[in-house]
Order: sequence, then C-alpha cells, then structure tokens
Amino acid sequence: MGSKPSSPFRRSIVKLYDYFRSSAAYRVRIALNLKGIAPDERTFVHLRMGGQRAQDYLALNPQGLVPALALDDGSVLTQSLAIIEYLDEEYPSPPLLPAAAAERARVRAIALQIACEIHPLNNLRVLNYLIGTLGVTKEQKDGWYRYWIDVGFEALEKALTRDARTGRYCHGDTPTLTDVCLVPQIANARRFDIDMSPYPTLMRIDASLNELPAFAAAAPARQPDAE
Ligand SMILES: N[C@@H](CCC(=O)N[C@@H](CS)C(=O)NCC(=O)O)C(=O)O
Repeated sequence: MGSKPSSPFRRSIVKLYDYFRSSAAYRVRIALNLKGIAPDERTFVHLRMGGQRAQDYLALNPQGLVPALALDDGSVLTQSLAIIEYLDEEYPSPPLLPAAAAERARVRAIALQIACEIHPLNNLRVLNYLIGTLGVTKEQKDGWYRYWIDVGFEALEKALTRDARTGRYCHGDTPTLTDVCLVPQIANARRFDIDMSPYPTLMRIDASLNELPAFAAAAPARQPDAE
C-alpha cells in the first residue's frame, strides 16, 4: 500500500515470527500495519509451549525471544525497536519518528521507558523464574507484575501530562514509536487487571490509538493464533 523504497538496500519482508500475546510482536504488527506492509508469511511461536526455545527458532534468534523478522536475503532482524526503526528507515511513510532531533529523542525516551524499564521485568521468562526457581507464590508473582507496571506507568503518566508536546497521541497528533509501544503495554496491564484509573492520560491516548485500524487490527484477540 503505497510505501516507496527509500534505499537500494531494502529487502522484501518474508516472514514475521509472531505470537498473539507477545507485546513486543504486537509493537511490530502495529508498525507494519501503519506502514501498510504485509509480510509474505507469519509463523506463530507458541511461547507458553516453549516454541521460543525450539532449536529451529534458536537458530534464527539465539535470544529465544519473539518477534523476529526474516528478509529475502536470509537475514533475520530481532529486537522490536530495531525492527521498527528498520521499517521506518526503509518505508518512511508515514514516519514513526519526528523530523527534529530533540523530538526524536523524546519519542525514543518514552518508547525506551516502556521497552527497557517496564516490559523486561514482566516478561514470561522472568515470571517463570520467580515461580520455578525462586519459588514465589502466584500472588507474589502477580504483585511483582503490578508493582513494576505501576512504577513505570506513574512516571509515564507524569512525563506525558506535563509536556505540551503530548497531543491526541503521545507526541503530537500522529502515531509515533512511543504509541506503538504504549498500546501493547496497556493491553498487558489490563490482562493482569491493573487499575488504570490513576493514569487518565495513558487511558485517553490508548483509547484514541485503538480507534485507528492499524492498532485495532494488531490486537491480540484479532490474530489467527489467538486462544
Ligand atoms: N526487547 C525485546 C523483547 C522481546 C521479548 O521479550 N519477547 C517476549 C514476548 S513479549 C518473549 O519472546 N518472551 C519469551 C520468554 O520470556 O520466554 C524486543 O523488544 O523484541
């Protein structure tokens, strides 16, 4: 759908390694939808059944994490933010990063607040370690999950509320990398019944974003592997 090649090095996107409940994959699904790109194929890596630790998947991504994006030259991109920046560079329209460097820094900073400070603490392998190795109870594990979401969301709510550059979305009135990270993180929080009422700005932005077809179509419940 209309994205022009930005460089002679751009490769076709052959396959997205995906899982409906993976919020990192959800970020990439949103970015692909915003850019109007459909991978030729999608492979669903069942995280609850340990598909990410299967030898064939580890051969592609030794980290054993979803998502991964395979290109037609045989290369495999990993790490959702690196994948999204690749897409943004090679398929520049619509841009997911602002033109001005200081604004790009703001958008990246908020995206990293989510992707580096909130999400990794609540990843499946961390929760499994808490239960399986440290022997915490399910209640303690859920408490851990909620605690780190609240710490992260409190800071995010303040950062977004006090900054005049926050608009309909996290940065102005067009979706950016920040929004692509926010919606999946809020979906995760809701799945764990986190009380979102202390975060009215996050809720307002999330509601606006979910009205956009690119975000709505990427939702976990709309994926072919949804359970
Ligand atoms: N920083 C990575 C995180 C990827 C990641 O943690 N993916 C999760 C799903 S959201 C995963 O594959 N978890 C498997 C596990 O924890 O065993 C990214 O942004 O791509």
